[in-house]
Amino acid sequence: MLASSRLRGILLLAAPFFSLLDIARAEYVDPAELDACPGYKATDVKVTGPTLIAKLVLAGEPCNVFGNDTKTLDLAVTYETETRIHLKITDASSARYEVPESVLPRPSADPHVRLEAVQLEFKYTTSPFSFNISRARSGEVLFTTTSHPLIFEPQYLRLKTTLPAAANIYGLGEHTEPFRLDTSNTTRTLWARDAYGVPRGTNLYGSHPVYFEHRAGGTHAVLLLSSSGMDVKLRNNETATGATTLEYNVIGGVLDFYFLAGSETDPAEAARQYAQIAGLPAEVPYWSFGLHQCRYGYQNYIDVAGVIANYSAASIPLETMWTDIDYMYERRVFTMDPQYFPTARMREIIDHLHNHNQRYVLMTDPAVAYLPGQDYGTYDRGTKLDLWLKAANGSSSLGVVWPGVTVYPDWFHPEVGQFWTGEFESFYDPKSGFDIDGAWIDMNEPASFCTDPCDDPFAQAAAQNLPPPRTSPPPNQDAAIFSQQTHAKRAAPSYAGEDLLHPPYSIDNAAGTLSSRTASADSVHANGLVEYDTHNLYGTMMSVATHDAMLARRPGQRTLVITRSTFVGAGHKVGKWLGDNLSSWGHYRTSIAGMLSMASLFQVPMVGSDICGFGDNTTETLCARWATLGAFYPFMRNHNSDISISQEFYRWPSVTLAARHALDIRYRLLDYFYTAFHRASVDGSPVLNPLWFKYPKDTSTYGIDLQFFFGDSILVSPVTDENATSVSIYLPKDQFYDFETFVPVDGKGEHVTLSNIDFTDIPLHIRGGAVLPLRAKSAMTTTELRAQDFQFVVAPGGDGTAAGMLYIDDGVSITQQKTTSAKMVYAKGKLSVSGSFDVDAKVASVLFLGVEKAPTTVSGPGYTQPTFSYDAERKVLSVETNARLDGGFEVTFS
Ligand SMILES: *[C@@H]1O[C@H](CO)[C@@H](O)[C@H](O)[C@H]1NC(C)=O
Ligand SMILES: *[C@@H]1O[C@H](CO)[C@@H](O)[C@H](O)[C@H]1NC(C)=O
Ligand SMILES: *[C@@H]1O[C@H](CO)[C@@H](O)[C@H](O)[C@H]1NC(C)=O
Ligand SMILES: *[C@@H]1O[C@H](CO)[C@@H](O)[C@H](O)[C@H]1NC(C)=O
Ligand SMILES: *[C@@H]1O[C@H](CO)[C@@H](O)[C@H](O)[C@H]1NC(C)=O
Ligand SMILES: *[C@@H]1O[C@H](CO)[C@@H](O)[C@H](O)[C@H]1NC(C)=O
Ligand SMILES: *[C@@H]1O[C@H](CO)[C@@H](O)[C@H](O)[C@H]1NC(C)=O
Ligand SMILES: *[C@@H]1O[C@H](CO)[C@@H](O)[C@H](O)[C@H]1NC(C)=O
Ligand SMILES: CC(=O)N[C@H]1CO[C@H](CO)[C@@H](O)[C@@H]1O
Repeated sequence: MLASSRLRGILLLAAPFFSLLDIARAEYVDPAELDACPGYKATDVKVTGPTLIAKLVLAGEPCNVFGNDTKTLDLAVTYETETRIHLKITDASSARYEVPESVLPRPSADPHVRLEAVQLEFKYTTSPFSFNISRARSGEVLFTTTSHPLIFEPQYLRLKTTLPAAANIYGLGEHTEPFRLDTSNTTRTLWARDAYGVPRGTNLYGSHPVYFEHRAGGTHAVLLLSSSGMDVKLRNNETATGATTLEYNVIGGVLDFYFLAGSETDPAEAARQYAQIAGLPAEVPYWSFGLHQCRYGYQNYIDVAGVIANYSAASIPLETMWTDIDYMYERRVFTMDPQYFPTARMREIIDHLHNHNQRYVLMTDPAVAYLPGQDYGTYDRGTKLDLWLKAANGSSSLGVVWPGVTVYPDWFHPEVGQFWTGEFESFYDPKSGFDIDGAWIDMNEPASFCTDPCDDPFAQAAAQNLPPPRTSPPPNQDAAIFSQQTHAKRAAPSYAGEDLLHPPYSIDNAAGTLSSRTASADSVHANGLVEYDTHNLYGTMMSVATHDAMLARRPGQRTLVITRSTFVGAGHKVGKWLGDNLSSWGHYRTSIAGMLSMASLFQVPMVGSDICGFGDNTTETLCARWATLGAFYPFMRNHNSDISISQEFYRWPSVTLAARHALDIRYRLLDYFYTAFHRASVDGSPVLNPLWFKYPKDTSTYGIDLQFFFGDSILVSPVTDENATSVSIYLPKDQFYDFETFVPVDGKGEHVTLSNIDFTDIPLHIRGGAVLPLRAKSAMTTTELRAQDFQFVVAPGGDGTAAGMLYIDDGVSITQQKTTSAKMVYAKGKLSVSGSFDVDAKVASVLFLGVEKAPTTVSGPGYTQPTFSYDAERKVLSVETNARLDGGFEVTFS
């Protein structure tokens, strides 16, 4: 469904209409003034099966805060499944913009939903209209608009709920706030923005208008499916009781809410239910969990080859080499600089990587250099197809990006997919071009360096010296490589009374006006939609086009595409990195919360921050610690800026050791994590878990965002202070085991201080109750890793039992011919491994942790007397099994 019939491209032709509200109002409006608005009265209520529809009629004198109140609205509420209510409020008299189904297909409703079994309830009052969403079983109110009248104006929609005091709210990203949002005074603005330095308190690259709320009675989630600019305000100072309020202030579209019941006991259930809307995460190739090295500022092909050789010389397993825009000729996408990155030499490098089971990734930006009549193929082909986003007057919408003045592909154009795939197929042609293994897409908010008003992009590009000349001399073409191993206003066109450039309610966009440093908000897409409405979709639409282009290059194979800007649903196709952070301890710390939001809430699990930091200069101690933390990001990439010092892991001895050590652990855990990722792709279970997901009754965990679970069972507790060698960590009341020594650790529900943590170490604990399928040995590439035997580690919980899973496939095909799914169950001295086994593998040994005394008898597969040893100090029983996984096996001891 292309829900919008608000075809502004056509309205262009109408005579200009001047809005009554010439001056944008300040963002702050007294809540009492909004609460004095008349609200609506529900009439013509009809209930048919699981659906209620009604008309909402303005209930008094219009308050016209940011435009005229819409007189009549349509309300539709549907119990779509037993755990999901869909509530939509639209203008009854004219269709308005909605997120197109082509961008986010809506989940279907269960036709057999049993109303007697629904977990959420919708209740309403007629006049003024307000509604509650409550838990059906307990009656607990989760969302209530009581006392806060709905306001619905063409460019201002306001809906407000009251929440408990000190509510635990997570989400509403992308942001660098704490993982649990401060409810006293947080405004989350959603308007995708190129946000260098990821400043706190501002809108960043992605827009995910969903929040999770956790209470003693359960965890639920609320999605406002809207791509419009908005401010979501959390306050707790408006009532005497200190109740929290959450207020949506949206500048367009409709109110399209999904309320998800989540669960009363398992917080991860809310994430799984959210995946029914956002889509399940895409499986990525096994190799993409290896180490990635990148930087902006590799000057030429010799630098690139040197980094690859130096990683190898330092015995740090480099899986994938990346190159930023440096490779381009004059920074134009789909070109290679013939002097600095000559094709023949670059192909040699890529062949070298492939011959060593390593990979290569190049950056592609959306903006295409505006070079009419200059034989720039990409520009000419796109122009022929009339493919560029249009300015309000019908000419190409011009921006300023790396190559200077640019045009932007219009991802709504019917031929854009064919165009983009064609560019990828020819430039990245394995036979004559660059046979990349993954794609990296950036600047897709979309970013522009043009300050609003962008009336003269040519002057602005010239003032910024774009593209800059190269400063280094060209390299020797035949060098030996791999020898060894401002916010001004402009006259605004108005469409049907709406001001797309300066709407009466101005969201708190840190870049200034809506059009500042991005495509102008009045730019028009091929289907008539305008950037004002679709801006937040640009990065995700580019992501899908790039995913499809990569798939066309290697049909049947999973893709790795890493994007900067995301919207609801992006994780179904691509992964993301958390943008241009800085080399600071603060950013090292906030990377955890940023990653948890993406992986645990938003269903974008292939995520990571730039390790050692992007901007500014790192230090040895920061980079060493960050190498160890980064080993527990799903997407592990070291990347920095062209004006920072080099920070490859081999640059300092301590960082080399830290990286080797952390990668050794990561790689041994890789099948454990790959199994978690596979499960996520099947049912949406998060691959990373905040502590409260596992200990939902333990209030001490709710605010923790410097520790997290990698998968379900590895508790990661990095040292977080500058140059410190100790850290105070929280251990919930549970059985844990130190990951390095396997010694049992009793969690007491208290903070404990760990000391003498070397810069090459990171504290890790196994959560009791797990059987971990480790690889017995790490390796220099994931290809070699996949050939290693397994070592199962049995870590019983407080009840003496443990369980685990192991999933193996070929690591790259979308449709698998042969897979192994093993289930490991342990109780009372007996480990049983069962399942289906089409990929064989060997389990060299099994370690049983927390074994109180030496066993007298041990029996294993194919042995009457298997070799075993018992370490009384560490309480570890180690059994050499040499078992084929095929067919399952048992190991018992007593
Ligand atoms: C909704 O919840 C509020 C707050 O708990 C309560 O005062 C109000 O009566 C409820 N309204 C309906 C329609 O249940
Ligand atoms: C609320 O936050 C805003 C923006 O960060 C800040 O300017 C203001 O001072 C804060 N108000 C209070 C009462 O803390
Ligand atoms: C609540 O906090 C906001 C943001 O700081 C402030 O502007 C407002 O005046 C406060 N309201 C009350 C009732 O104190
Ligand atoms: C690689 O290591 C060599 C020897 O230490 C050094 O001279 C060179 O600068 C390094 N190159 C890169 C790109 O890291
Ligand atoms: C169309 O609008 C753009 C930006 O608003 C302006 O720079 C350009 O000159 C206009 N083109 C024409 C043909 O009027
Ligand atoms: C707003 O309402 C006023 C009357 O209340 C009317 O004169 C005006 O045309 C309306 N404006 C728009 C943009 O509909
Ligand atoms: C980073 O280090 C380089 C080289 O020492 C220096 O030129 C630059 O100013 C430093 N950058 C910052 C932000 O300190
Ligand atoms: C941390 O160590 C670095 C050296 O790696 C040093 O430059 C810095 O001053 C130290 N910071 C503090 C706070 O001691
Ligand atoms: C999360 C965080 O610390 N962000 C900081 C990043 O750097 C900018 C300056 O470039 C600060 O303003 C932010 O607060």
